[in-house]
Amino acid sequence: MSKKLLSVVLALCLAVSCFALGASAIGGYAYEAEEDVANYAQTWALDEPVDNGDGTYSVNVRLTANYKVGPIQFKLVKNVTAGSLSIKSVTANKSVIPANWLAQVSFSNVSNKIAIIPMPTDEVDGIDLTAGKIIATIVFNASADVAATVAINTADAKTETNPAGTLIAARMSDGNVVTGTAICGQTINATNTITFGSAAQAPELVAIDGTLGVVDTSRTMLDELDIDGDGDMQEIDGYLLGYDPDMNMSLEELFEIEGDGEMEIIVTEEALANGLEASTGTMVNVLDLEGNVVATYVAIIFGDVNCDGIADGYDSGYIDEHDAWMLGDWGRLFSYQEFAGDVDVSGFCDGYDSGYIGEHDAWMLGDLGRIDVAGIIATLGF
Ligand SMILES: [Ca+2]
Ligand SMILES: [Ca+2]
Repeated sequence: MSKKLLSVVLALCLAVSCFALGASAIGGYAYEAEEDVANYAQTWALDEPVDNGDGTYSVNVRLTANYKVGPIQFKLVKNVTAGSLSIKSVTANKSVIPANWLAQVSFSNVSNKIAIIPMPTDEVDGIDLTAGKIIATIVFNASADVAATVAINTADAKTETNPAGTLIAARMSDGNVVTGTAICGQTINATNTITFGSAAQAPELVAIDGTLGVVDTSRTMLDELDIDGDGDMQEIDGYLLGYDPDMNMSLEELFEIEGDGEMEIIVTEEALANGLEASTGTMVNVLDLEGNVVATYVAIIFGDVNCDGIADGYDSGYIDEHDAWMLGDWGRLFSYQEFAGDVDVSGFCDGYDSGYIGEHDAWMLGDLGRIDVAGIIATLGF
């Protein structure tokens, strides 16, 4: 390191540390008298980020003060929820901060602190910010998937009771940054929060292209069922069609979440007992990033009316009892089971369906020998 460079670095370190300690190298240093705080106000604001198209964003920092300003320091509150965001550079606005300030600008990506410290050799004026001006521009490096908010921390002003405070727009007692006293502790007005990247996208359940999956939103009620116990029939956002036990292992082969969230699949006990991951009556919830349920669907497996994931003689038996009003407490199947059992798409679940499911169980139904899931979906008009 050259002697000249070393002396500059030492001078800067000295100036910043002295300022931090309150024994300023640019004159005196004091706190606003409590009764005067309201008379001297400063307002901070950040402009919306401008995408520079090269992986960086520029953000202007605005400051309004009804007094002449000396040393400036502020801390950013960064909340990064996706990707990365870091300060690349900070440039003092030369049209506002005069050249004879010899301003030293420093920043830290650890503390997120930014300081603009005058280092004049002769007497110079504080900055007139009564009309409000852009004092600096921050350039951020951002990843393509960034999602973040940034604000100036106005809750941590440097005052007599908070001498370690990070927010300073010092008032110069005589307007001169060399001969005056830098006074901190003025009233600070609320700042704004700016957003980088897109906000979280509401999650949505969709069928995966190229599969038989169908999200049928024409059926939104499970008649006779009060699953959540609120006294009303269970409302749902639709049925999920297309699962074929001969073809699929799980509902995730047919459906996915678009947006920011995830699927919660609640498999029936009957299906779990068979080691299966889906059955008629399997509930599929869509969760947002906070885990809130934003939509609920129920899976339909054609031919499986007793919700164990298989279409076999048990289902035929259920349908026969249903047809004879002899099934369970109601004498009937629930609406979604009846829909799953109507394999000939006649609009009724009856002895014909029972017979078809029996043939399916014996590999003797139609051309395929099996329930034709694609054919049913086509007949339903999807
Ligand atoms: Ca079954
Ligand atoms: Ca039928």
